[in-house]
Amino acid sequence: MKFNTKVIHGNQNHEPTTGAVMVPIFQTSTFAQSSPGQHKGYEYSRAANPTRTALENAFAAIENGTHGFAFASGLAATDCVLRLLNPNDEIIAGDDLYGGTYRMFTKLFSKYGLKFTFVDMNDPENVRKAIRVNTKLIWLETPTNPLMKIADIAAITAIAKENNLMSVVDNTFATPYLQKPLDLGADIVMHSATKYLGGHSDVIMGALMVKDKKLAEEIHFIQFAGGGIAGPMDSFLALRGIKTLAIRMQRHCENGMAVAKFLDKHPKVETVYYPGLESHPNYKIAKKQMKDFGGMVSFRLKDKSQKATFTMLENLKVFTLAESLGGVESLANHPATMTHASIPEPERLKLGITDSLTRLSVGIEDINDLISDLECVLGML
Ligand code: P1T
Repeated sequence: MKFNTKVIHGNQNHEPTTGAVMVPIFQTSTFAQSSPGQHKGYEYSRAANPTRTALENAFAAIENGTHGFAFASGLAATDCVLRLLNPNDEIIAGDDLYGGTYRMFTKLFSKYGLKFTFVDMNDPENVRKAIRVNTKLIWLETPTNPLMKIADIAAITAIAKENNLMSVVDNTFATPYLQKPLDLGADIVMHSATKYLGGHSDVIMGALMVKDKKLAEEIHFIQFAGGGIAGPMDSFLALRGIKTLAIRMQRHCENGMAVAKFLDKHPKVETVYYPGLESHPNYKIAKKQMKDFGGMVSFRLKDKSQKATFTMLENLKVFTLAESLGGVESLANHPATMTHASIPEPERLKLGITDSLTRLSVGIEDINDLISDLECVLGML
């Protein structure tokens, strides 16, 4: 089955009792048993719920996995992955990550004895060099949030395999429309399904996808015992969103490229971070591992003052100034004070998350309206 078909039909069946084409919202916490232990496959909705099952099957299908898991948020999915580890285990992660992931690593899990090393994954050899006796897991985000760095998934997961380490790819920005990390060698794919998978800015959700039965059993146990599950209504919304993932992504990519090219030529703009521009330092690897380049574009103004960037952000009309990304509507974000404010300032500045950096989630509106909006606010500077 091709991807455009898979997002609609992958692992999906009509609802068996009524033939409903779309799975109903099974808004129930529990299921009747005819005798203790005698039931129709469902006991209690923390363990499993039919709406969530349909979504989890779709998650598995779109990432070419065997099992999918739906969580209450992207961070709840990340929390589940970290609970696969034990105190004193070490994790190697990319140095440019969503701020909340960084906060979970450094502020929550380091308290329980997990140790994190952050490396620049532009060069896979940096990962090899960081491996120590207790290293157990490699955490990759690509493209990264917000600087749009690209890590070579095949090369890094190969290093993980050579050293018996588990590898996890946060595929939130790319989605399986652009790249399929399990096919490239990853053990686990993680998503903030809040973003492109849901696609309509109306649900907070996380996803994990795997292709190994034993790992799936461990994750299911943590999901059930830890309790960070997605509810039936949110599962329904995410499943509905996935049906249009391919067609949405196609437009996100077209609009993303057009916005990146427009900004790249604009005299007020210093740098554009978009992996589809040939000037991007990781363009070659992006072209090799991604089908297209997505809808996320970051850029830096020549005017380094916070005032210039804020003037631009405050006056946008079609773009909304808001956290999050991946919905049909275009959003603008100021990473330094919004999504990445939890990263200590010296770290942030070292990475380049400065006051002059803006991140755009380019939506699927008419491209002329998006460009006019940007042209107008840049003209005010
Ligand atoms: O917000 P939540 O669904 O818990 O997902 C966390 C998360 C994980 N990974 C990546 C790459 C992310 O971008 C996010 C959430 N990011 C934002 C809210 C944001 O605006 O960047």
